[in-house]
Amino acid sequence: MTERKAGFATRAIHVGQGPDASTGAVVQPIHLATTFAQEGVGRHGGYEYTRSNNPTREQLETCLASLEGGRHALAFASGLAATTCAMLLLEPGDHVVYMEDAYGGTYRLFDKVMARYGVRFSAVDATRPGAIEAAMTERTRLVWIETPTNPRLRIVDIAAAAEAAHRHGASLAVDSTFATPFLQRPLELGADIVMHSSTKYLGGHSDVLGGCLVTSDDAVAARLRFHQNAVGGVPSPFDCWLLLRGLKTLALRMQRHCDNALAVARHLDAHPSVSVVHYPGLESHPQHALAARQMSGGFGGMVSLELEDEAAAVRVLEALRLFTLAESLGAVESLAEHPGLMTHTSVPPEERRRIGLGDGLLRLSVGVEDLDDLLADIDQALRRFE
Ligand code: P1T
Repeated sequence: MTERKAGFATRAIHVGQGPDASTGAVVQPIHLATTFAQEGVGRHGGYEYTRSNNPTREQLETCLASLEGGRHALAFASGLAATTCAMLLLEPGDHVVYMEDAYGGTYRLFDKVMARYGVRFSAVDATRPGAIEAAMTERTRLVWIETPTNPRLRIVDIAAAAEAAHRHGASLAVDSTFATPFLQRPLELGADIVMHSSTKYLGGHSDVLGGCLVTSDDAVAARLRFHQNAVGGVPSPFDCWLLLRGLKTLALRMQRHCDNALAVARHLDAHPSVSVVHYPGLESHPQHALAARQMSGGFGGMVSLELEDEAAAVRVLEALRLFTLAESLGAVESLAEHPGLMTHTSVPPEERRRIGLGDGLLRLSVGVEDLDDLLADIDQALRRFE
């Protein structure tokens, strides 16, 4: 008889955690030790040096693997450290096809760093059927998508991208930061690797930087694990502990983020000063049906909107009071920013224009505050145009 699998919220609280075996403490201790006593030369109980392995990091990785439905999870010091480790699976001359609308730092890592080591990249609009396959070459080893995308909230069909990648002997990696495993589990849809900036919803409180990779492929996991240790971009035990603490309320927070964001998106959609609202939960979103199919439980807490021009966008951003003007996203407090002037400055202006990242585009990370207060703040900021 197979054991019944516990639900998401239960696993977020219990997997890899539970009371401390030596004291019964309900909250696990933080293992700050950088090194571990060995019973004999080269004989130890699984831990030797914290860069290679650490009990607190292992608890976090066990919990993350369970939430994503993967066999292996690896934690890193930031989302970009995680992405870099995935890139180290490649060799000079290898080719990557990636979704053009991606976090600016991901673009910078591909274009300004990895390209120097002989890895070649092609940006495509992966929302268009056939676009990934059309860009693939003999040397394509990896397809990298983000969905929903940062900042345009476009949706890429994960199952179709996985089929396209696999047909050509490549792997599919999905940056699922905006969705979290509560809303979307790419491995179940055929992806080979899932990546998160855990700085965002997984941590949830704007107080810890982190990243992770999850896979069910044992051979890929072994190569990632080798590079995690060999390159060393690992998180501190304290950061791992903060992330475990954040994960315990992920399900609760995501429900509230989704409810608030949908209401904010509808409100903005009806506002005369707003030209376009991008939110996959709106029926008017071009990939709403796909989002409803591959996500469950909601459409996330990120909303972007377009105003007339850059001056209007800056005026509104500076008029918001409850939404803090800041980069980053995914925490309990609401944030707002201008992608073109803040998070995506490393994407060249002509490329920004090509992918539809306009000067009047604003991005909101809708927090878990009372909805009425968020709507009142948005209204007072937009009132400047009436
Ligand atoms: O910041 P870091 O933890 O290294 O994660 C990078 C990253 C990767 N992927 C996505 C989708 C992201 O949004 C980020 C980080 N993004 C921001 C800081 C931002 O404000 O968009």
